[in-house]
Amino acid sequence: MFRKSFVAVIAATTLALTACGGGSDTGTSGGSGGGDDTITMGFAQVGAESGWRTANTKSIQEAAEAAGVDLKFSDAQQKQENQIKAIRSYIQQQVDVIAFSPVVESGWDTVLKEAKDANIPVILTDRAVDSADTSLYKTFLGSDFIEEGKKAGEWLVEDSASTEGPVNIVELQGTTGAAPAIDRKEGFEAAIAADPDLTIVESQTGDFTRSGGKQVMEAFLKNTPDIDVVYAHNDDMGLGAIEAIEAAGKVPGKDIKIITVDAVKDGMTALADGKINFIVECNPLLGEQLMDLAAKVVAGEEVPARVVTEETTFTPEQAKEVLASREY
Ligand code: GYE
Repeated sequence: MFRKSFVAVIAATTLALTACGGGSDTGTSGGSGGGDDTITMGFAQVGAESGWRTANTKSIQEAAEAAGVDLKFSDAQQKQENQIKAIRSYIQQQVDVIAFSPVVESGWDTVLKEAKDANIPVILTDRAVDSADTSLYKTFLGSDFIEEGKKAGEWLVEDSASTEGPVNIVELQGTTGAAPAIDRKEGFEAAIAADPDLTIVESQTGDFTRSGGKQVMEAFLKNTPDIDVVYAHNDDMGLGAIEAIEAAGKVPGKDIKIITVDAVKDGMTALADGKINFIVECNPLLGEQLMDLAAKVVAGEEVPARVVTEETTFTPEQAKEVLASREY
């Protein structure tokens, strides 16, 4: 049964609403003009690199409309400098709240400080920043990527239990420096450490794109004769790898097993077809929660410091069952 994933609200730490005057300046700086209650949100999106991202963007735009939020949306084309520019322009426009999905983890302190000084609350969605000063943002809504990597690795440990000898894994990493790339690697490595036969023999970034995954996989196939498993940090790179594997005359899912993360429709279709062997879900439908959190922070209410999305995993059989009702 397909269950619309729900979000577990975890109050990891109590958010101290001491900074930014509690963000309770509602109505004084609305970009849509003085006096009305409409919330204006500036959202700096990563880009349009994957099926996941497309679904995420749609969810945010639809939820904003449903909540009556005036959304200013920008696409950074996977470049941090574009996101910083977008955030600065939202500060200049005096939006009520800024939300963004940081393309990489590092290098945000200056611009976040600018938002804080302008008294504009910031919400992180999907990806984390590594800023030591957590008062620079109000909350972080998104998945636990380490957990996702662990689920991928645990499946492989179990799947390989019956086979003898070394298992050569190649890894297609997400965007270098991005939270999901760092954490999905870390979680996977921790899980496969349980079986000394499992080794990552090659690991490179495919930038979360299908073409990136294909290109890197082509190089892997040329350089490494015995590849048993591909671990791709997202479906799109896994789908690119499938193209490269087929072009090399091998059978994806059989000659080379494939594990991915996301569970978007194209990935789930390949899983149901047996070309991918296992997918760890990462839910992109964050829009509704984001609008709820935005309304709260703009009203100066307390919100949990961390909101974690609850997710599952899929085998080919499970993919067949849920495919027809998959929303994205
Ligand atoms: O897994 C990938 C996308 O940040 C969780 O970004 C997101 C990742 C997602 O490009 O497909």
